[in-house]
Amino acid sequence: MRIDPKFTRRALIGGLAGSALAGCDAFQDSGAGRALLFSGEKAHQALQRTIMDRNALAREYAESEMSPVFRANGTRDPDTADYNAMAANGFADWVLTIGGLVERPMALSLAEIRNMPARTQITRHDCVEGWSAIGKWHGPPLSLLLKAAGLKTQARYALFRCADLYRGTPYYESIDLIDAFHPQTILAWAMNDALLPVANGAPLRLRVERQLGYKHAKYVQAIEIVDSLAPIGGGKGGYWEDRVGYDWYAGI
Ligand SMILES: Nc1nc2c(c(=O)[nH]1)N[C@H]1C(S)=C(S)[C@@H](COP(=O)(O)O)O[C@H]1N2
Ligand SMILES: [Mo]
Repeated sequence: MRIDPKFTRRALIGGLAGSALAGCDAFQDSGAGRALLFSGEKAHQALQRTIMDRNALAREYAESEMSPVFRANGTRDPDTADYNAMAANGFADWVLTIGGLVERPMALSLAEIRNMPARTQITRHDCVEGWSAIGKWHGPPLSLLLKAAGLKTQARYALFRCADLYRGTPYYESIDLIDAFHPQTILAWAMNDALLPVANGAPLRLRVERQLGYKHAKYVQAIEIVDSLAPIGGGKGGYWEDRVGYDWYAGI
């Protein structure tokens, strides 16, 4: 359904390089030819930067552009005994663990996470099912947590384990370290200027703004740093990837 970004990139860059060479033949050795070739090369570089820059920011919106209602999708309430008990207590006992290939495994309370420096961003969420919504998110950059834990050299992916079972199977997701350290990748604990509602992933959910909706894990309980996704779940790196073959890389 989606076009492989690598393929698009190659096709576009190949096309441009081709036209620059055609220009070279037509204006051989003339100043115009060199200028054309040079401008083609510049365009090529600019295009390459736009398409390949995984650190580029997702668009951010104004308050006036926020959706009046941010709908919920997938699990709207984990509704397990553990989760209900923690929700009843305002998630005072919620613990986020960070483990796997890290120097300093951590267990953080929600209070500690809420005391960390946070980023606020108004972004558009795009679900593969064909709806979008613009919402405001607030929480610490994932990079801060990962730097505190210290990644070992074999680290390649950040895996998110969620508190819900969706249709009986634990929801999980994973991203690579480029997305994990992207400046807009945050662990949000607030949405639209209020504490994150249960329907949208309370008390903590991932925002990974350059990716489609299913990558934004809700109800995050554990972050595991791993070197391979193969041994986890169905081996494809996420709930929907395992279940129906959605792309693991869902970059937008
Ligand atoms: N734990 C968990 N995370 C999840 C899901 C889910 O069912 N469980 N659904 C995903 C999908 S498909 C989307 S579009 C978004 C929906 O986020 P929202 O409920 O805040 O709209 O969460 C994603 N993260
Ligand atoms: Mo989705």
